[in-house]
Amino acid sequence: MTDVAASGWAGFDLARPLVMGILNATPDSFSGGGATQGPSALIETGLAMRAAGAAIIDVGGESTRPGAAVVPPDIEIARIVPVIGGLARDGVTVSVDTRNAATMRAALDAGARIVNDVSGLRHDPAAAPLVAAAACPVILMHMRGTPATMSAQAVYNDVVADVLAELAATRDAALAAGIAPAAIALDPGFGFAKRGAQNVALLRALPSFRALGHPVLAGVSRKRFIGELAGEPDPARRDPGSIAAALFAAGRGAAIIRVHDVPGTVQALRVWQALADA
Ligand code: HH2
Repeated sequence: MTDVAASGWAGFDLARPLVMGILNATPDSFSGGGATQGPSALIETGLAMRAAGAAIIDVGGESTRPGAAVVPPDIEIARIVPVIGGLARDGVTVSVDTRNAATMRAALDAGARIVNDVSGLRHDPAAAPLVAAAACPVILMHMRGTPATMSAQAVYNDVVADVLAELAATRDAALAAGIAPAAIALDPGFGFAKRGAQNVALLRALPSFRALGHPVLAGVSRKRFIGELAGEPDPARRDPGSIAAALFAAGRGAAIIRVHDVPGTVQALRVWQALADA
C-alpha cells in the first residue's frame, strides 16, 4: 500500500492531521448559515480560521443537511465566488464544497484548489471529467441518495463493509474517468445516510478506510450523532464533543478533520500530538 503520510496530498505532507475550516455561505446550514453575513464578513471569518491554524477553508453555498432545499448552481456560484476569490487572493488554500460541475468550474476559476463533493462526483455527470481535466485534488465522500432521500437509505447489512465497498466503487469510477490516484482523498460521510451507531462503527473503522490507499477526511463536527452521544440537542453547543471525536479520528488515522471550531480543534490536536510524540 502507498504510504499516504509520505506521499502527501494537495501539496500537504500529511505527517500531522490537517484542520479544514467550514465556511458556509448558506442561509440554512444545520449549525447556522453565514449567507446573511455577506462576502466580506465571510472572508474575514475564513482569514481568522487560517490564522487560527486551518490548513484548508471549505467554502459551500448549498446546505446538504437532511431535507435541505436544492440550490441551483447559479445561486450557489453567486454565493461562493466572491468569498473564494477574496480568500484565494490572500493565499488561502480553498476547497469548494459542491455537487455541481458548473460550480466546481467557477470555484476553480476563482482560485479554489480542491474539490469536495459529498456525492463522490456521482451527482453531476460532468463533474468527474472536469476534475480529471483540472487535475486538482478531490475529496470523494460516501453517501446514498440525495440530501432529500438519504435518511431513508441508512439500511446496511454491515455498515463498515458496505460503506467501504461503495466508497471503493466511487473511487474506482473516479479513476476510470482519468483522475489520478494521488489526487484523491476519501471520506466515509458521517451523517449522510447513516444513523447514530452506524457513525460510531465507521469512526472506529477509519483504519480500514485508510487501507484503501488514500488520505481520509473525517467530518464529524456538530453532527447529530455527536449530539446524541453528548446529550446536546443544540448543534452550536456540540464543539467539545466534536473535538473529542476529532481526536479519536486523528488517533485512527484521519489525515484531515473538517470542523466548525478551528481554534478549539487546533489547540486540542496540538496537545494530543505533543503527548503522542513524547
Ligand atoms: N459534511 C457536510 C458538508 N460537507 N463534506 C465532506 N467531505 N464531509 C462531510 O462530512 C461534510 C461535507 C455537512 O456539514 P455542514 O457543511 O456544516 O452543514 P450543511 O451541509 O448544512 O451546510
